[in-house]
Amino acid sequence: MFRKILIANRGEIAVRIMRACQELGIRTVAIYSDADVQAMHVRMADEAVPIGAAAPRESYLRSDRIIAAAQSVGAQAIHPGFGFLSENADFADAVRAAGLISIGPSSDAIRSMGSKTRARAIMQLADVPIVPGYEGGIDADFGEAAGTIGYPVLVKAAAGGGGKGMRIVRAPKDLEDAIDSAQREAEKAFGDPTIFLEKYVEHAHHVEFQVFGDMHGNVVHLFERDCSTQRRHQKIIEEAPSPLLDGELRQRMGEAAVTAAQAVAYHNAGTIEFIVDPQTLEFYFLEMNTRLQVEHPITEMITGLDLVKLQLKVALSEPLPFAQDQITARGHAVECRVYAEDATNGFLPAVGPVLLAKFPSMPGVRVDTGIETGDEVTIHYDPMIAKIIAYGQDRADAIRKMDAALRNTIILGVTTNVRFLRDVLAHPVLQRGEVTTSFIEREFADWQPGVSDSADLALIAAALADLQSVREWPTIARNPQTTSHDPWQVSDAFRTGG
Ligand code: MV4
Repeated sequence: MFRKILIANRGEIAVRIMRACQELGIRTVAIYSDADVQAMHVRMADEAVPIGAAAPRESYLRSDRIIAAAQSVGAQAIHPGFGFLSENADFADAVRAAGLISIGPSSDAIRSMGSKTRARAIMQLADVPIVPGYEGGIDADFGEAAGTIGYPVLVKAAAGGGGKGMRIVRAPKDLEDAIDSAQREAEKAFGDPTIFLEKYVEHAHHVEFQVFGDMHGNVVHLFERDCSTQRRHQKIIEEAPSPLLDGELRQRMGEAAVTAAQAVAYHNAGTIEFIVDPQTLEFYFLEMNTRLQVEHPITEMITGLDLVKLQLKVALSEPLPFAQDQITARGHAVECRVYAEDATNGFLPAVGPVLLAKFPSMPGVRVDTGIETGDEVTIHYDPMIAKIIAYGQDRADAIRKMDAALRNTIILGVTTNVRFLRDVLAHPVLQRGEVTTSFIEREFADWQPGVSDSADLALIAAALADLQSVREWPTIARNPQTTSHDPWQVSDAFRTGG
């Protein structure tokens, strides 16, 4: 195994990777920006190297400094996590050129899948079903192509992914404007204005297969995740397995996912995204993500595997320790992403100090987080506070446990989406396993948090009791404005009396 690796990331995924390293006896090296001097991932690492200012361009995206940091401490490998440089082919090349191991796929695979049009061409050659579409080229006639495909169509950016630069077009008269604005957005975001068309598969399930390859040509899939519960292309609830698939469809899609990965000689962890029409049960390849994903824990829960440990193994050229028929899935797992955001303010990130972070501790519940009480949510990075993962013997059991876990999640200081998550989880469409890509927009368009009920009040009381341990509290208690008729006096007396 490795002796020492550098984790080129921050927050919960850096913490998650370090936990796997600790179990394997690998020394960990954190990198950190000026905003993260006190961050949890830094406190957890064996060593930590400062790499620059808070803005990602000045720190977590500085491949030169990150590689220099790894060399300065004698790390053998770099794990990129997700986001930041994780799908940057030039970074993977630079890491390997520096004589280090990059814990991830080949730069060729990253490049091929980074171009959504190239990915489509590769999948078509490999007989993996793709959505009817049109790539254009010289003498392109998008209007004619859209008519042939049939409306509604989607305009997508070739360099895009994750919904960036996407436009839904429902009528021919709107096509030209949509193409123009998509091209402008793509040029601005990716420096490449190339767009293509696809038939828009509406009210569908977003189902993705976890794949894993080693450097000896072996590729397996680790079953699927249903990620249809998204808001503005931000996933909020994911589950495994997908409630839409039966055994036969799962087998066919799994085989297509393995074929897709083999088409680019894939090694390490990857995900094949499909869109599935619940009416016809036809499925189509959308894109491949060439990294470990945020939602990987639900796959870990149903397979009993540790995907980070597997990543380290195959990065060392070891063969996958199992064949496809040795991998089994059991039970059901759900993940909720807890974000610091304010639903009453357009779901904008809510930043500031976290006065209290109290996470559930119960059987079958896992919490992946990178923050603790006293830490800060800043404007510089993703406002995700934690991932709550619940595992049950079946879907209903997992959902019940998730609601209990959310009821025991108390975040004070920043507004969160916990109440929103609970309402989404309780919705009959979700309870029935019938969530499609249009669910959140249709059912929660003008959602507002309900009035506090007695359970909320009990939580607030419990949280106030916990606040005793927060450093700021004595200042509040000594505030001269806290007079005897102030309701805070009650807690004050309780405190001084204790
Ligand atoms: C699609 C699609 C339907 N038809 N492509 C969104 C993110 C990116 N990974 C691909 N995405 C989609 N591509 C075709 N041809 C549906 C999605 C999609 C989606 C679309 C609208 C609202 C929510 C969505 C959630 C997941 C996927």
